[in-house]
Amino acid sequence: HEAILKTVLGDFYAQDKHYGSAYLGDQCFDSETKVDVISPNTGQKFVSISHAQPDVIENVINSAKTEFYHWRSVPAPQRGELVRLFAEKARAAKHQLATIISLESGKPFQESLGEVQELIDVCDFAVGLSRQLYGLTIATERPNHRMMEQWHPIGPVVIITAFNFPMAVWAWNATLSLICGNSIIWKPSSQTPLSALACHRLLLSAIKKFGGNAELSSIVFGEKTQVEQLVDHKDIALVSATGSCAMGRAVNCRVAARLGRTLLELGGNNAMIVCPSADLELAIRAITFSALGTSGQRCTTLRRLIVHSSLKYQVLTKLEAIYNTVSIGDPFDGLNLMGPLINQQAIDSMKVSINTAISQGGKLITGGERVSNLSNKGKEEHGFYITPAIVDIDPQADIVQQETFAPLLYVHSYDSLDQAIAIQNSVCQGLSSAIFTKDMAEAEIFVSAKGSDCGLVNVNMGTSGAEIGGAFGGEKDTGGGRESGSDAWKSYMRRMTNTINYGSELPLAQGINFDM
Ligand code: UN1
Repeated sequence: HEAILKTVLGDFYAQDKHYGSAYLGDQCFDSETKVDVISPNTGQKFVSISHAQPDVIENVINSAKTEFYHWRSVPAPQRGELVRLFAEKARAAKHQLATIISLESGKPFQESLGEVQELIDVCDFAVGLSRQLYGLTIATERPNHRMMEQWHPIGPVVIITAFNFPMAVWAWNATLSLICGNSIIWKPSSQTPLSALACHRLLLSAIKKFGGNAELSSIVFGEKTQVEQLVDHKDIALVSATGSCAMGRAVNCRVAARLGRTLLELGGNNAMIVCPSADLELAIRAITFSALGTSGQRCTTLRRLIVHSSLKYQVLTKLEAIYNTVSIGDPFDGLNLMGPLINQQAIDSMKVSINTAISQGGKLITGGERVSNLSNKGKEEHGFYITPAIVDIDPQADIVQQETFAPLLYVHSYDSLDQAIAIQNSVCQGLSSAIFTKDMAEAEIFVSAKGSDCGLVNVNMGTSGAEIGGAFGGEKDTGGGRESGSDAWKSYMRRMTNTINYGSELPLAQGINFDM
């Protein structure tokens, strides 16, 4: 793995395993602080990083602004060419990039490959978009006038990402920002600094080949203080943040105070309804991937299962058998479907949620036990492995309102579809949802205005694993943002309405007479 890091990180590779505090284009900065990054796979120190100092952050923002003034004038299809060059490099480095994701986030290698593919897919999407970015021409009420809209670049974009998708979520934001004409500053999760550095380095080499300026892309490492300085800055045109509802709320309040723009993709508390007519075999497979994939650490992870009461016993029995035998361990071992949780805190909060659920009347069906892991050298390692849990609980219990970022599935039962939809919509988050049914009316009701209140609403498939072509995001406490596909690019641009008079009169709108 060290050889892979060396190749992918190039000049940024640190022999002593200590990385900088900020990477402004190709310049690296360091600071006094030294923070250890613990590997979720082994529980051992992996590397260390520093946190960026205020003057360095100011420098990063100023450079991003200067570079924006240049980049915004490069024609969009040429900006797309930069993203195409980056995708070419990402394709060639797919396995190496996936290795870095699994090393840092503990994601099973298969899923890490999927994440890199998601990054490549969104690049392709962005390249196509770079020849579109359409504005409308609108019928005007005035003779000899034309009214139209144009979309222009907005300025430097700050991209805040989480550990669970350390490359793909950046790619959604970075590729669209770049083709839209904006410079980018990335504040990645402190758990996954090398994933960020690897992507940044590939982008820099694409920029070099393209003949652009390195200042187009920067990385700032840090926590709350660094985030506050970035999001408070008036020159940051857009803050795109992915993470917990608490983080998003804090960021949103600060940006709102300066009337800035945010794009939020926050917590999910995703549910699936299993109806009497459901294909149970398919449903069980969908539940398994949605609830256990990425060890329950996707924002789209299935957290609540709403099963028709006639099926509850059958579904629980099948799930319990799967949960008890699912292979957990080293993410590089292809036989394991689950890797570790990200850190000790994640293990603790899963345990606290299980205990709270039990104290609120829930019944633990299975799971929640720490698993030790034998490394391939036969040495016991203390990664953050835990068995996935199922709790049978009343949907009214307070704990159900909360997203616990772990493989913890709450199961409820229902009798009428109205009741099931009410349960599905009763939480404060609104990201993803699903229904399993062969009854067309039930499926249509679920996707109708009186159905699910989420941003992603699926029929006969799970809640997670969205493809990049659709707009990704959710309602309510999920933050309302839409990223990735469809017309999500509009969030990264400013809309200009132009009205052009090609006549020799000055007719006023609304028929106003103002003759002198
Ligand atoms: C996230 O967990 O923040 O739909 C993103 C999915 C993935 C993206 C998840 N394509 O599960």
